Amino acid sequence: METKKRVAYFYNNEIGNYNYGKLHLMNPKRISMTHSLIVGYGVYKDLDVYTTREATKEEIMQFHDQDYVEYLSNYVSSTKIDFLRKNGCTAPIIDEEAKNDVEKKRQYGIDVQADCPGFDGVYTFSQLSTGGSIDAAHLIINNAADVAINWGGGLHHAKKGEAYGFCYVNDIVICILELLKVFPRVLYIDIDVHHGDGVEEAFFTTNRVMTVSFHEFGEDFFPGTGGLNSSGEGLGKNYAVNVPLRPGMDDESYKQLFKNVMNKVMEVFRPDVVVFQTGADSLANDKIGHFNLSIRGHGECLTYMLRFNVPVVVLGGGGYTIQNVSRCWAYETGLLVKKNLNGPIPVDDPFFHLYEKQNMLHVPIQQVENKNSKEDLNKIQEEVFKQLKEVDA
Ligand code: TV1
Ligand code: CA
Ligand code: ZN
Repeated sequence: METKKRVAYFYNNEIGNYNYGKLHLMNPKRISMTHSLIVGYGVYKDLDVYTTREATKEEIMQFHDQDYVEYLSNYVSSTKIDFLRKNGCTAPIIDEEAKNDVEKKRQYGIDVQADCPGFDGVYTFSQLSTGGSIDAAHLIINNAADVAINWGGGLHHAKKGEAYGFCYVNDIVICILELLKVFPRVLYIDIDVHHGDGVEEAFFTTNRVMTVSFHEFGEDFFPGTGGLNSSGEGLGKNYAVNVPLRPGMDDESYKQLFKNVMNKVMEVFRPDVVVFQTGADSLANDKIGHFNLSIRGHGECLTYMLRFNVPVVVLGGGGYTIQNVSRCWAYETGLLVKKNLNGPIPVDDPFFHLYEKQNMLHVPIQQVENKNSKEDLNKIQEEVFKQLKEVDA
């Protein structure tokens, strides 16, 4: 039988104050909102709580190119420069020219179609996101936790030398690199509605990391990679698993497929540790994704992985209807300590006004058409199983 898990939780109050810009859909405030619910529902006392630190440049350069990291760490937004100048600052601002060099911005993916704006503190924000994921890995390595949570992590798109898809530093890749220093095999699971391309790419040619991403795919849905037969290269052949899906995935079909695939993955790969990206943009009513999962359905995928008695690093990711993101991640934090949170949002929550229209933790979801037929889903599962048969770890 399952025994009680030691659950560690990383948080830093600062992270919620960073701002991608007024119109941007990525809102770090959801991390603070999640934290408030965790406190409000009394889950806090069942967690080993750690304050997240900023990852160092050296740690970040384990994956990222030095010139890119230098650029990010010196980044000062032009609004900030204007502000400083207006207030009489005459001192030279390091690399002021470089910051506004359009060529450099393009090279490093900053500001491209507004997905990755250069905003004030973008580097510190990324350091906090990454610091939590690194220290989560270290707790697992030191056998000081069975589960280690960092809702500020999970930024799966960042590339070696370039920001991409709202992500600047790939905390997940760096977390996995830490784990690989000690563990032979790491399993990465990604239930964000987007393909986990940055993580997949980083480990595409190794058989020590298996990456498994479930995602919306087709009709130009971002990023467009992660088709069924993209499955790894060289030694990594068959160690990248992709489950591309159409809009409208519901609890029943998603849970079934998830459990079948993950069961088989655990059987053939036998990982020493799991890194689980739990992007909440796969929930119903997300502002970007088109899946139709309930919070309970999403959470059941996470808890399914606890039965294998392998340590798990739990990371955040996407999620653009922020009240649902905080509901989901607070609920999942509860599940990890065996608490089934429900009922109304605590009235003294500092963000209560944001939930007023719908004040329960669990919100009803409308039925929408599931564009994935039973036949499609069987076909996909069959293909994935065929690939997994070739794995001999
Ligand atoms: C600013 C303001 C940025 C409004 C971005 C949705 C916006 C999007 C915005 C948006 C938006 C994307 C593309 C751009 C191809 C590119 C954290 C020509 C209404 C992990 C990243 C999605 C998801 C990027 C990140 C995607 C994660 N979708 N409004 N941008 N285009 N980019 O499609 O996986 O969740 O949408
Ligand atoms: Ca995914
Ligand atoms: Zn996403």
